[in-house]
Amino acid sequence: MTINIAAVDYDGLIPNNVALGDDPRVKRALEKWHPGYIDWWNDMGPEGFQASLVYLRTAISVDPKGWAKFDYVRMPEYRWGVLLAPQHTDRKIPFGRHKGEPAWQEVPGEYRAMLRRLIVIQGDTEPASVEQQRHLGKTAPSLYDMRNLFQVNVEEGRHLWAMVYLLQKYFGTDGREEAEALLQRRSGHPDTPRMLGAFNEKTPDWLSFFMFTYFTDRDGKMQLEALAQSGFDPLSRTCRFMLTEEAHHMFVGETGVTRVIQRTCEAMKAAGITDPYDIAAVRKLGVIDLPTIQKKANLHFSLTLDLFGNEISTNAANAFHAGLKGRYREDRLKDDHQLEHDTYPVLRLIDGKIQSEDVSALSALNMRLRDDYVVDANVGVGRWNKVIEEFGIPFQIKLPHVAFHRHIGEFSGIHADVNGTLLSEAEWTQKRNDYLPSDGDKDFIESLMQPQFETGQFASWIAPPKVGIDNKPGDFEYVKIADA
Ligand code: BYC
Repeated sequence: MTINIAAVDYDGLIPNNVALGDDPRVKRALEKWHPGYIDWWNDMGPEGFQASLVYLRTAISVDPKGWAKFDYVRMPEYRWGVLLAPQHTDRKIPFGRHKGEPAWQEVPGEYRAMLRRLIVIQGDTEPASVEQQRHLGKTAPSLYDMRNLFQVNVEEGRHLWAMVYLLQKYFGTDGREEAEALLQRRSGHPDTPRMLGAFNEKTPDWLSFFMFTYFTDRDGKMQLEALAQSGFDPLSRTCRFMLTEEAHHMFVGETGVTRVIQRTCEAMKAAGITDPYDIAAVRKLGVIDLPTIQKKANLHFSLTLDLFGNEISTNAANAFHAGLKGRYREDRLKDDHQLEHDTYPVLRLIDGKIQSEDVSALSALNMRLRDDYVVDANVGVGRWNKVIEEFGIPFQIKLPHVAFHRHIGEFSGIHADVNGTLLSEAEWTQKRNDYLPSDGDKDFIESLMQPQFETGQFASWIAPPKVGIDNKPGDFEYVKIADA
């Protein structure tokens, strides 16, 4: 297989490895879109820190061995580029009815609308998360965490560029209009909201940020993995490189929650508290009690499950059949990659009970991706529990049942508890605060969100990381704060 690694052109306004210099139409279109993007970043990007110098990594290559460089950058001057993973010159469409045909280098006319919709939905989530997190810098528990937040934010910005490039290059006038609209919608706006539910929710505090980057960015990983399999080669290559960056976002989430748990356990041990449910005593120590961490996990996990769409979906079947969106790691699966005669078990609400039913595998692709997600999400939860176990505290974080607190799909019309037991409306109202953060929980967490901007210092409720970013020492000044 020939692999063609295109060099990155770093000299122009838009760093790229797609030979923009030889493509004046697309170059002009992107240069026209650029000022609107910068306006959006200045209006909706991190609030209060746009003039600060942040120790950021910037993608300068797509070579897995050395693709990033670290340096101080003011965020509006970040080099957002268009970078695609290397092209495999003899790549074939890996699944669906066109399986085995050469991968498409241009948009297949019959699938144009479907492909555009997938790209627009993916694109819409990227700026949405920046909007949701824009106020968090002000309450950062350390400069290390603040830097990680901004790293995630600038890379979500680059992921928007990645999708906008595809729209501008391959979808003509309607692509241009969609690219504009991506800058117009706003997370949580009553009239022009972002497209998917979880991206219109608030990220009110840092525990939510860590849960979001653990759970919701992991949906990003699954969806990008599915799109990286696409028969439309430019989409596949774009997503493959985005996944390289995405790994850090989930690292921020997983280690963030680990550090919160670690600090809580340390404080409990030092104070001689053994009962994790003695919430008032734990909170007096200035740390977040484990039951509240569990509630936050319940909230973010359930909101994220909604992002997989309906369990049974003709859209998903059509996208697979057409060769546009595959399964998680399609290339490692051993079957016919067409699924026309296969079935897949789906959890459904049948006769008022949650039961498994075999349905056509093509219709069940959202469910299958969601199942793969749940397995993946459970791995880090196991690592969180190891920390609790090391302190000998009798508590385990558990992912709630998939029917819990759902707004999309089979279980959106019912209420269930975290074990999947169906509840009446009255029971749900009564028990809701046992499972999800109550106003009191939110107020308590908010009371802890005091900024800690001293170099090498951390807020009371979170442990320092084990190692610094880019192997920097503990007292490294990750952000040089300047007046905005
Ligand atoms: N909210 O047939 P269905 C990320 C709509 S995260 C609102 O089940 P489908 C990131 C649906 O649009 C990954 N509406 O839908 C993470 C459809 O409407 P139409 C983002 C919803 O297409 C952190 C109707 O209901 N990428 O990257 O099978 C930070 C019927 O539904 C929702 C993608 O999602 C919802 N939750 O599945 C930054 C990849 N769910 O068309 C970034 C691209 C469904 O009938 N998207 N609806 O009017 C897709 O693959 C699919 O569109 C979905 C939905 C998985 C989202």
